[in-house]
Amino acid sequence: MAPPVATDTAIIEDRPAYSTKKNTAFVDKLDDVLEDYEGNYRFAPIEEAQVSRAMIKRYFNTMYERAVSDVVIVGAGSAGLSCAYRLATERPDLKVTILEANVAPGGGAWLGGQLMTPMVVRKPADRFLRELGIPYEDEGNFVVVKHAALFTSTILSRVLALPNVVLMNATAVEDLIIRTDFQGRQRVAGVVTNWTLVALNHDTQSCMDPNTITAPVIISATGHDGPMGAFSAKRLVSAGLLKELGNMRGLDMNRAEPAIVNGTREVTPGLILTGMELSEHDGSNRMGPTFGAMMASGIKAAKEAIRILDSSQIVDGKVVG
Ligand code: 48N
Repeated sequence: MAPPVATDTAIIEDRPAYSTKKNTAFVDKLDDVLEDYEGNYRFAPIEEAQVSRAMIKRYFNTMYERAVSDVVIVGAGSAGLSCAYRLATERPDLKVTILEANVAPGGGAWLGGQLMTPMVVRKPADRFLRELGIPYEDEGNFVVVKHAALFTSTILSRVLALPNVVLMNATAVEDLIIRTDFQGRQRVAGVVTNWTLVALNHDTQSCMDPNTITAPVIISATGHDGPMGAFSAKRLVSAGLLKELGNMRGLDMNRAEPAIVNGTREVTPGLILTGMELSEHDGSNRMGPTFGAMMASGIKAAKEAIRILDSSQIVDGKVVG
């Protein structure tokens, strides 16, 4: 939104003189607050600095506290959110940090297919909808949620309500932290982050260095398209940890969905891939506008993360044994 332009003085003079009657909209006592819809709605008084400090304190305390997380989930689409929900509810002790490049989380799950609103979910993934309390129409072998946004808004609200989950949207992962671990293996040990608008503008400014978040487990759910789709899979190739991308194959619903769910795994030490990013890594088929595999893959990624964490010795967010 462009900043307000300087207004011509004549226009100001045209304005009606400010009412001489005490503008009762301004109160200086909290108990003068009034919810009134007859022209006398009165808010509690506030100073602009109070608003700034309320945001700054909370956001930057969160950044400080989550500089070392237990699990980082990259991408808040249907797979990433399903993973976050299962992980954070099954293990409320874990600090789960979600990083989403878009201002609006939700990925490709706000609509069904070709901008149509209904969302198709093949059984048995309908069980997850029941767990979330999302109504649907049962068509026998699949169910239909009347609007994809009903799924996405519901899971988003449930995930954000969890005390151990932090979502940083408009924040891009622009690299991976990769280092040699206690066994001499190359391990993904965190992510390199920046404001998305900065990450997309490195060619327009000189060096705008990033920030970092370290964690023993990174779950990448960056999808297969969009400006940063399949980000981690592509980074594994350029970092020499993956020979080449498998490249997503043509649409085949019956092959694609089980392949994505069953293929969800730790693809390199410390990094789990889930959702459609996996189709680019493995070269599995795409399934088109059916979302059950995203939910089930996210759930499987959560189980994989718990398996890794419970079978590792972790000190200060690092796997040491
Ligand atoms: O919804 P997506 O794109 O990814 P998934 O895997 O959660 O769900 C995929 C699903 O929507 C489909 O593609 C359906 C089933 N169609 C299949 C088909 O055959 O066409 O969400 C990925 C999210 C997005 O919100 C991105 O903005 C975000 O990940 N993202 C990132 N966030 C932070 N840093 C990054 N580098 C990054 N890259 C992507």
